Amino acid sequence: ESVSRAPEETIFRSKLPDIDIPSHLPLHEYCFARAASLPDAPCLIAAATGRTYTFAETRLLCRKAAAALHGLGVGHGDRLMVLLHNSVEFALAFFGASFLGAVTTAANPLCTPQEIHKQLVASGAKLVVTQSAYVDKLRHECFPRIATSTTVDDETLAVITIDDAPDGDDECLSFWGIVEAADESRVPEAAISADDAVALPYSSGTTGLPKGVVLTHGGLVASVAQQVDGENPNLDMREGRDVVLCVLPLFHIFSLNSVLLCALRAGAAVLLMPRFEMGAMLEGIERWRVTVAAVVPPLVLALAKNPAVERHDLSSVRIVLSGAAPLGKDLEDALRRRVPQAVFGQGYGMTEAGPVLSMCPAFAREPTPAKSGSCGTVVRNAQLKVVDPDTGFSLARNLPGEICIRGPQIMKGYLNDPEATAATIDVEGWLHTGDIGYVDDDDEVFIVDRVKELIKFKGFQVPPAELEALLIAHPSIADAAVVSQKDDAAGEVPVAFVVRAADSDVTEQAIKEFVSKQVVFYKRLHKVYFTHAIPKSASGKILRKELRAKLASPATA
Ligand code: 4UV
Repeated sequence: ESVSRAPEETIFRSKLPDIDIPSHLPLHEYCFARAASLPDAPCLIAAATGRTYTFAETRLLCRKAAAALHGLGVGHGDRLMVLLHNSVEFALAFFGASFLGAVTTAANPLCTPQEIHKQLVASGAKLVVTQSAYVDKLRHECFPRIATSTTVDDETLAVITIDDAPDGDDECLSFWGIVEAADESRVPEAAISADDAVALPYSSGTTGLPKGVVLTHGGLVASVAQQVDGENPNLDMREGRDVVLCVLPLFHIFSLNSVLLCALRAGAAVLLMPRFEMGAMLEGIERWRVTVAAVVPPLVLALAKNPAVERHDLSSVRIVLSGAAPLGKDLEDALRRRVPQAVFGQGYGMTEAGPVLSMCPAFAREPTPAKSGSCGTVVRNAQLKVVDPDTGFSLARNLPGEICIRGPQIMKGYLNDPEATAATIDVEGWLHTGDIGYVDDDDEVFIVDRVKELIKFKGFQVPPAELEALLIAHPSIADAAVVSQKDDAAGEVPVAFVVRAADSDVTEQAIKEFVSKQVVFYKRLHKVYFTHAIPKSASGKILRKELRAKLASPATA
């Protein structure tokens, strides 16, 4: 009798040799390891003020921020929320928390009070670092009272503002007030292990509502090392010479990891721009001679199409790294014509994956070419496989299936959610991405589809489950489903299929407004299609494929 055996797994590895990844260093020590030998090199550049902070100044201010937070009662394992645009203060708060073994959960300051409140409660944060313009959001009726006390406790929410508090407001602490007054020698020697959390971004992953993604010191050190460490770094950032553009928001893991953490580790400078504004960005690139630019496809579109680009000197740029959403070949070619001297390529990341799965090999110190449309090759010290979604078996080269990744960089799990964790990381340690792709003959990864629910508007996450929960809470709506629709400018936009409640004549406009009031701009519905029933499987799961097929048919569009 023949015994059937599972076939050998096909596992893809980096072409670059593995490196030694420090497993004993907390993230801040790892990232500032070069600071001692580069004290006077620029580290953070605030584009808004033109002020430059050297590595020595930055490290000192991070330690002062740690001492200040410690003075408020923040300790090992505590969570704090950073509700800021890109700024020096963002970096100081993040590393200040890291020194204490505390955990930063960052959120988009443009989120609505309800969205901020959800993340605040879920993360257990007791302190928020923000700017005065957003303090009102924390005063919304859904929030607990803001603490007047200068300590962090369970009953109150302490608020620290990086600028002057709103007029007549004495309930907020001043960030610079407490940082400048702090004594950096009073940072306690926190015993931090590689397995301790340091960052807690929120992501909906392959299904459902946003969840806290526990990224540890060891995990982020591994991810950064996979990119910029070793004799032949995959993403070559040069000590004391490179200037890395930080225009993508630091509250998203792409910018936090591949820009801020990688640049500091490599000894390169970070040009912090509070938000994307074409003129300011082009001037910043020109003035500070930016060499490495991390971008998303809509920014590539703007750079390729905007006539202002022709009036600026972008000749300093040598690397353009695009990620967070699919990039079309035409767009890539158009950008190449605009910055012909730069190497253009993609990185592929997912918050839960730590985040980087693959990176363009043409960014390496000893580059190898990458094909147009490829997301690069799997990072070092990691394994990637492509599995057949029906059988679960791994597939050979050139065959599309679900991309899975294994390595020291992936998340520890979702915060307080073992079920969702087990549904994403299997017992063998493979993280299932919900992305469909293949690996070609040259080890390059190509993404062709997404099987998870997630919608990406300009690279921002739009979780359909969140919008569906809002919709079905509306008294005139009996059932609803949200799916993505292709869009030239944003890549994808969320649209809803809605079943009206009996006798209701609620309009598309009314539904759109109802949602818009509760969500940040990129989650707004672009279209509402009324229908008689939402197609569902026997187990009650929305059949999104059917809805997407409906969208593609001319009868709907
Ligand atoms: O969880 P998330 O919002 O995470 C990200 C992270 C992106 C990157 C990219 C390059 C880096 O160097 C880095 O540090 C982080 O976007 O969304 C994850 C999903 O976004 C899609 C894919 O569906 C992921 O599962 N996505 C991300 N990068 C790409 C992409 C890409 N290059 N091409 C196509 N889809």
